[in-house]
Amino acid sequence: MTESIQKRERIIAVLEQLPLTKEEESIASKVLERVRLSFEEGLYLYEHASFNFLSTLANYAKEKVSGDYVFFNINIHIEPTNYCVYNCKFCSYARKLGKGGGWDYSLEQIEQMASHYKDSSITEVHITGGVHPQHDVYYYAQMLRRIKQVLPDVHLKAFTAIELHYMFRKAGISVEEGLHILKDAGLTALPGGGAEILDDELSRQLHDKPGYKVWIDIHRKAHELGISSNATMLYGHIEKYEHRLIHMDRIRSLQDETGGFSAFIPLKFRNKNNPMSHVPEVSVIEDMRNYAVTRLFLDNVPHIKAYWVNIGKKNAQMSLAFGVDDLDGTIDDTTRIYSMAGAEEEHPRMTASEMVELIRSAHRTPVERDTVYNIRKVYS
Ligand code: V47
Ligand code: SF4
Repeated sequence: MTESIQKRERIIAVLEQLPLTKEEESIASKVLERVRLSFEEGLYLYEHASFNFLSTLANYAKEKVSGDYVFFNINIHIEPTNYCVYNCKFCSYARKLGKGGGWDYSLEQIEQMASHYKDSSITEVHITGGVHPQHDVYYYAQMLRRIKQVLPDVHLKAFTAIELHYMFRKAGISVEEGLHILKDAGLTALPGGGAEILDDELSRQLHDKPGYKVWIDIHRKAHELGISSNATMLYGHIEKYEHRLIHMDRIRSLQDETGGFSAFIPLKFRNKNNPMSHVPEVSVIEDMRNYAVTRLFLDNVPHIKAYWVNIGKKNAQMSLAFGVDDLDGTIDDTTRIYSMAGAEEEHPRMTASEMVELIRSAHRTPVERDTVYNIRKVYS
């Protein structure tokens, strides 16, 4: 019997032990037959499916893609500035230029930060920050070049579609020209941020950034130019399940066209120190259910990432039973976005050994990867 038939039989045996509704039965057969779930089925999963059912099925779907591997990388973040022209109500991080309380590191300072990791084993620098009113794409291309000068072998996963949109417009050039400039300067991949919920009506209540088509078009163009990307989803605030599904449906459709998304990253809304602090955070149970639904609904995105800095180490570990196969990176205390929003880790940092231990104690095989999911080391 092949391994995949064994897995199928095992899951059927487990599902047979559960008291399934007829809708759950039908969804389970679709997943087993690799038939895509509809919007209504996604909604059913969110609203009615049992916790056991979600965990079992999402785990099956995860193992189909990545077996018992769980990926992580050795990385740092650089957050060049927190001055920002936009006003996202969920943001605890941005400040207005001229009002103080923020930072805007010079290119020299950024090069120094990178130099600090010259002899380390990092393989990725993740760069995102506020949308600074004065910096254009040429400035950011210099930034990438200076980092590459000191860290020639790292991947640069840099700039959300929202930052890119602004820096290209400021320079008066097209998305294609802008991406070419950054790719020539060393850009490998785009982070998934700025997507929030890709629904313009809901977005108007959350932020004043460009509409969802801008985000989609920039990711489409990046994929066409061979730049892979991620997609995030900011959930657990004022959205309804329907909005999460509209968002994922848009990601799923673009992925059908391009195949350029590596990972989908649900980001839990954290409510400290921002204009939406009155909105309560959702429960950990809701977080786990959400990971499972994203794994089942996004049948064409290979990796579902639990960004541990966003939900904490313990919850990230638990998500490995709900379809997650990636925990992001070691970070080395280089990001402020989530500590400023009240997340568990005030100084987010994990050594590679800690990451390996966390994954092993969830009975999974830790795998160090690079930004584009080349395997660097399997800790078997
Ligand atoms: O788009 C801001 C989110 C994102 C809050 O691609 C918040 O590997 C929760 O892009 N509560 C930026 N979330 C982060 C980002 C990212 C992070 C990790 C991995 C990757 C990747 C990308 O942070 C923003 C926004 O959705 N965010 N404030 C908050 N209070
Ligand atoms: Fe600016 Fe990003 Fe904060 Fe929005 S989430 S205000 S774009 S830094």
